[in-house]
Amino acid sequence: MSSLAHLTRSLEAEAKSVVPPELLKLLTTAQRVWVVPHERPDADALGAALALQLILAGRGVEVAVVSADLPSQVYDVIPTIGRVVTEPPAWAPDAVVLVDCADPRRAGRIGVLIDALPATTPRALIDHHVSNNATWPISWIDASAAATCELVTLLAVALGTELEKVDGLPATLAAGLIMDTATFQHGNTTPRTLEVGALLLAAGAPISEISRRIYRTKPLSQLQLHAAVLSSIATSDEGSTIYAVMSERDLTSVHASVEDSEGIVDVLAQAAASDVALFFKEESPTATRLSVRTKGDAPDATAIVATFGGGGHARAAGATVAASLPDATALVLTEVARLRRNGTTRRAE
Ligand SMILES: [Mn+2]
Repeated sequence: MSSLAHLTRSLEAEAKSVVPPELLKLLTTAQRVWVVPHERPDADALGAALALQLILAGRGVEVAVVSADLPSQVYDVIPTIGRVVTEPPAWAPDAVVLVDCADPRRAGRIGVLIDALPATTPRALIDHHVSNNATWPISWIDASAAATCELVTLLAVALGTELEKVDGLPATLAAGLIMDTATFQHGNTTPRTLEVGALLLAAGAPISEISRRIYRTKPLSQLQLHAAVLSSIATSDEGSTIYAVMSERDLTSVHASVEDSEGIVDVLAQAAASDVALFFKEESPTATRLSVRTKGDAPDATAIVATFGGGGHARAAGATVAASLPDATALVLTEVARLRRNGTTRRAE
């Protein structure tokens, strides 16, 4: 048996046991479907939506992928990305499927349009986020899935879709898996995630190329911005705290946008000898955006930002500090040093 057939066979039982029968029934009877990702969609939301379009179109179903926002250019790696529309089609749907979120409010203005559809229009959702308040009767939420695309791959298997025969489908599903696992690096990667990844690779998904395009490709302005900001690296608490600052001038001097600063705090967090990484971004003369990453026995990131009205998780948090860039830097460094002195321990994760 070929590896593709073998991998498909081994996922068939899983697919049969996890895909809700009412969802399969809806998708095998609907003729006109809206598939809706969350607003500002990422590769997982877009991949799940466009994969559903490919899967259902192969069965003669008319499908519109309707998004509140146009995809970022980074996601051009998804072959059918050009099929995303930001206005609904003229035809009324006989089913709506929400992907990678569990609340139409997360779909922005398209969510409002969904709410305005007749109550009799069946609604289904596919999501993998833990926290949600899904109220739709057909809600497939599997928090053990690394990505919604992991679930949609299982759905394709349950429907008997021959992945390798649908142009672009393996790449589309792989884009979501790669996005949400940082190419199988995050802790959300399970044996099933890898099995699904193996199936997509065997079906022709260019996993290495997609990973390079999503994670290791940057505009020159972004590299220049990172260089400028990283040249400001300094430490305190005998090296345990590492920080860097970004002024408005850093942005304008290399014609970068604030989005280009994405990832800088994660570079700071790579410092071997530091357990707290702080990144300060000048927003205005009286406001500074702070991003925090912690590891090991460092103070809880939420404790660090609490004084400044921020929030987040134990290992990653953020706040907007109502002070100038230099003042905010001094205030936060003082707070981190105080928390260290008080031996504030990281709360259990
Ligand atoms: Mn996702």
